[in-house]
Parts: sequence; structure tokens; C-alpha cells
Amino acid sequence: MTELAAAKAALKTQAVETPSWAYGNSGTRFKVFAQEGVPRTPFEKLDDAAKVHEFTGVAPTVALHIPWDEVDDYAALAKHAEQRGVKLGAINSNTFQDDAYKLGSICHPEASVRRKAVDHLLECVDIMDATGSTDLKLWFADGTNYPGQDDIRGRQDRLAEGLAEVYERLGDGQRMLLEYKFFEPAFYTTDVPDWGTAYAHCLKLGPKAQVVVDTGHHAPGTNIEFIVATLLREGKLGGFDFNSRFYADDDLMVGAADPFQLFRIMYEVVRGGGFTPEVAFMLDQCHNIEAKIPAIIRSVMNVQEATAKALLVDGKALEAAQRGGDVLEANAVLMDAYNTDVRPLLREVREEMGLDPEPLAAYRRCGWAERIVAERVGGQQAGWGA
Ligand code: PSV
Ligand code: MN
Repeated sequence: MTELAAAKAALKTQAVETPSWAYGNSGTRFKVFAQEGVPRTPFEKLDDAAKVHEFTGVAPTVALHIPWDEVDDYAALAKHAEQRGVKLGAINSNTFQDDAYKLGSICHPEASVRRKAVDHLLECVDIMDATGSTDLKLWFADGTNYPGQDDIRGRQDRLAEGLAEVYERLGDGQRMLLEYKFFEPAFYTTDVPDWGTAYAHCLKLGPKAQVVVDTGHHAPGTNIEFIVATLLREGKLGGFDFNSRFYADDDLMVGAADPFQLFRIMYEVVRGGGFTPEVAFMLDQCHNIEAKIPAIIRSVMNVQEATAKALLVDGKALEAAQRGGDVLEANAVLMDAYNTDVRPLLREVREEMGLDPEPLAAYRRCGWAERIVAERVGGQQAGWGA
């Protein structure tokens, strides 16, 4: 197989998971701008996600967030997804929107609050059993705002204890993905602030615990691709929450702020053998002012473009330049791939997959946007509950 044919074959196997919450209303702490046609139920979110998959061909699963996507019958929700050609993906826990969690959840100083948080996580595993989801994605807003507010070490012990209980509950084929974020909503200490802390906990827990890299959760200037390379090398990269940031946790469309960074990340994924179903490529975004479904299609395409460029890096030429100490040539090999216009290649890939080569134009023509505005009248639009 030629290198181009191999790249095309790999691109056809790509899977980008879209987040249920990206289809609902969202905003900042200042204002949530409601949009017309937004889903009222998790079922309607899946209907929208199915459109993203229909036109991109590479978005076959949808992540749920509990309780935002709470339903009485999760098996029925999974069936609804399958009837529309998608499946339910990661179950995201939420221990950050209850009054009880003011001082934290799993790290809270009081045992009763920790119990409540761990029970929620265990319930998320029950939901995974019902939906067939394999990944439990954990992000903790836990932390402190003031020096002395709580015992930093004690909070780590509580975290380890709670995680261990949930880890024990995981069934065969289920895993726990631990996400880190350096600040917000806590401003002084965060209990899982960085990949090192997440990695240390996952290492102790065992093989079913892995780290999630949310691209928006780093201090400016952090070399995210280095983290990716390191975690992959250690067998501890569980997946990504893709999005873009200019300043903090902006949750903008992946590849919008820094497509070069996304390429560098995807290059390390490919280089490290991480372009496999064992690494979950998920979006974690909010579309506050732009139309949601087209924004999600655009995001999926941005991931595809970065992946295509990463797959086109001439590995042999790069290795030769690196071994020969030819700094400029090595850099040029990487930049050649980055500067390749991969859009014609991706159009071909889509045509070979039986898809329209232009997903956004095809979506706009299909009339779904008008239909949901006309049909989704009344009821309570879905939102992220803040
Ligand atoms: C936290 O900022 C986070 O990235 C976590 O993944 C949450 O579950 C998600 O955002 C909610 O949007
Ligand atoms: Mn995230």
C-alpha cells in the first residue's frame, strides 16, 4: 500500500465522539443565549448527533453527562441512538453542580458529602451497564480558594480512597478516565490539577484507569504534545477532550485557536501508536454564539484535517534527518506535512465512504436546521444547568 493509500484507510477508521451537551444551550457565567431548535431531551440531542455522523461519517458515538442526560430508561436511550445510526459513548459524571459540593465532592472534608459523590459515580457505572458504554469520564471541580482552607495531603488521600471504590466497581471492558484541569472553579489549589497527579492516581489504581487530556485545561504555553507522547509511552493515555482555548477553559471549536498545536498533538498520537480505538477522541465544547450542529461538524472536520496531516508526515525522511542531526531538514519534513492542503484528500475519502465530499454544505441543504426550528416548539430547552 502506498503511504497515501494507508493514510486514506486510516482516515476511514477515524472516530470522533461528540458531546451531548454541545447540542444544548450553553454560555458563560454572564449569559446563556438560547438558540432556536435546540433539543429538549437527551433523545433529541441524539437526533442531532446522528446528523453530524450522517454527514461526516466519523462521529459514531455520543458522550452523555449525568444528570444533564438523565432518563428513566437508559436501555431505551441506547436503542434510540442505534436506530439513528449512532451509539452512546462515555458517561461523564457531574459532582460540581449540587449545593452540597461547595467545598468539594470526592475530596470534601465531610464523609457524608464524599459518600454522596462516590454514590453518584457508582450510579454512572450502573448507567454504563445499561447503555453498554465502556468509559467513565471523571472530572472533579474539587479544590480550595485560600491557603489553609483544607489539608492538601488529606484531600489527596480522600481522592484516592473514593477513586479506589469506584475502580473496584468497574466491570470487564469498562475503564475510568481521569481528567485534570489546572484551575477553575477553585482558584488556589485544584485536587487534580495536572497530568502528573492524574497519572499518579491512575498508576496506583491499575490498568483500567487512564488519563484524559482536555486540550483546554493547561496553562498558556504548556507543551501538550509532550504530555501526550509521555502518557502514550506509559500506556496511560485514555483519550482526549478536544476544544480550543485562547485564554482559559474557553471550550471553543477544536482546531480553531491553534490548528498547528492540534497537528502536533495528532502527530504524537500517530507516532506513539495511539491512533486506535483504545484512545477515545472526544470533543468537549460549547457553542455559545454559533449554530451548534454546523459547529460540531466543523470541529470533526478540523480533527480530520489535523489527523490527515499527521498521517502524511514522511516518517523515514524525518528519522533520517533526526539521526543525521539535520535540525532544519527535520523541521521541514514536519512542516511539509502540516502545510499540505489535505482538503482534496478528505473529499476523496468521503466520496469513497459514500458521503458528500462537503459535509457542511450537505448538512445545510438537508433541511434539518429548519425542521428542528419548526418542530421543537415549547418544552424546556436542554442546557448545562449553570
Ligand atoms: C470541565 O471543565 C470539563 O472539561 C469536564 O470535562 C466536564 O465534565 C465538562 O467540562 C463539562 O462541559
Ligand atoms: Mn473536559
